[in-house]
Amino acid sequence: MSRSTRKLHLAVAQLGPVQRADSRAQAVRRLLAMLEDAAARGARWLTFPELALTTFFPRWDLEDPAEIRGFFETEMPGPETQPLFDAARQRGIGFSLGYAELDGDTQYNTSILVGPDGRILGKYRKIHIPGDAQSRSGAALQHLEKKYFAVGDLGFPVWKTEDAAIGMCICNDRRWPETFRVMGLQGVDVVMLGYNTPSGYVQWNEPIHLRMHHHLLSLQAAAYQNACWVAAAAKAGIEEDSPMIGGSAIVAPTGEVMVRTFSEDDEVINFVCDLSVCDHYRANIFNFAAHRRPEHYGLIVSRTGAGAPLSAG
Ligand code: CDT
Repeated sequence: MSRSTRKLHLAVAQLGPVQRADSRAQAVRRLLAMLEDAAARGARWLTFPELALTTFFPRWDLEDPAEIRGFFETEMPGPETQPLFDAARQRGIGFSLGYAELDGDTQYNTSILVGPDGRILGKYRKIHIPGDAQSRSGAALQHLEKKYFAVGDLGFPVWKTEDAAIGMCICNDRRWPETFRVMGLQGVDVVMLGYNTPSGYVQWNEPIHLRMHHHLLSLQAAAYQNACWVAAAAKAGIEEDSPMIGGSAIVAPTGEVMVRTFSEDDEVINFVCDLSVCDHYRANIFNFAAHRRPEHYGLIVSRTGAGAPLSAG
């Protein structure tokens, strides 16, 4: 693979558990410490996890509207999150940050992209909302994202920054190839992804080692098939008795995991990424313009669930 290089230094900030009693200020202090760490290593862009400011509250069937609203942000930045924006500007490091967003009366699972100048470049609202809208009777652990979050209404945008074309997605989105292909079709170089994957959810019904396997399988296939880097940040460890997988990683367009977290606690990883590897794959095996056949992909947008075969006999 001979080529000129286009280097971009990425970092990922994995968060250990955030408990229900932890304040926003405590969470932000931890995020700030990792931002400083990433900046000291020379990173230019940093991925924070999904719902990084609070515990993963969709594990509970909460009834009190005031209590529910307490997990949501009505402004970004707000007084507690402003220090992250200030630090980004001072250190010249951009970041993505996941949080629960209240927009009017609508609740979203959101991630923002903040540039190295500390300004918000864009917003993504999670589209593939997993789990249930109502609690499952008898289940020790719920996953009620459909109760708390509307389906995102912003599509899968890609922002052309001075460094790279950057997109975002959130947790369950990574399991769906459409997520990455829509960004791949916009020439995305880097996808920043935050996640909270609880390993004890009843619906999994599979050996526990498969949680990590499917997580990495999804990232590696997506990076390779869309010729992009993926920077994925977990909220990990035992949060309010619920174990959540770690495995935060930076994955290359070759499909290889270049660096991965060791712990299930606060931990920064970083890697100097060669963006020209994206160009190489885009010019060859994944030259979309030369090889894609959208005239045969109609079912992808005309059907949601699987249906009957199209062939008559
Ligand atoms: N946060 C999130 O999207 N978690 C999901 C759990 C799926 S099981 C209902 C994930 O894909 O990891």
